[in-house]
Amino acid sequence: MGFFMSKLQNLFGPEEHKVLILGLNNAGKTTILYKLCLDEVINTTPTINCNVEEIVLKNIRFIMWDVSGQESLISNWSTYYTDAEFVIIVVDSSDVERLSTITVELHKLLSDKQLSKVAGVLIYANKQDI
Ligand SMILES: Nc1nc2c(ncn2[C@@H]2O[C@H](COP(=O)(O)OP(=O)(O)O)[C@@H](O)[C@H]2O)c(=O)[nH]1
Ligand SMILES: [Mg+2]
Repeated sequence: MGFFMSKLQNLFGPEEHKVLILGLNNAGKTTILYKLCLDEVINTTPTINCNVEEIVLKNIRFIMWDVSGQESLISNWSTYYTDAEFVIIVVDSSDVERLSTITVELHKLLSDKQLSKVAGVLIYANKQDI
């Protein structure tokens, strides 16, 4: 296990890693961020710009950027892409009407050259309970 952890640290290094949490408004991004940070489900209010929090896992520092998904602000997502290493796309699985909207945004995002450094993209189908 120790060997595995040292390999993981070698892979990521001691520096910080930028993670973007993107998705339409109300998808559950902020809820996920604070569940990860505080291990608590908090009552959220709509995110106006972004929430930034640091999460340290096994001495690896992840800077989590929870970016607003309000329709008028989606065009601003690309301003956050610089130096991002991971992207988590949160989809509200119960919001069938807007699945096509997030699909279009996902295609734009994946073809953006600024994200060529990104090591991983996770598409998280949230709200499975409903
Ligand atoms: N049923 C259900 N509701 C959720 C889940 N995750 C978040 N929510 C609710 O969805 C609403 C929007 O969540 P929020 O995190 O503010 O979404 P954001 O706009 O993407 O940041 C809030 O009322 C949350 O309590 C989930 O997994 N299931
Ligand atoms: Mg939010």
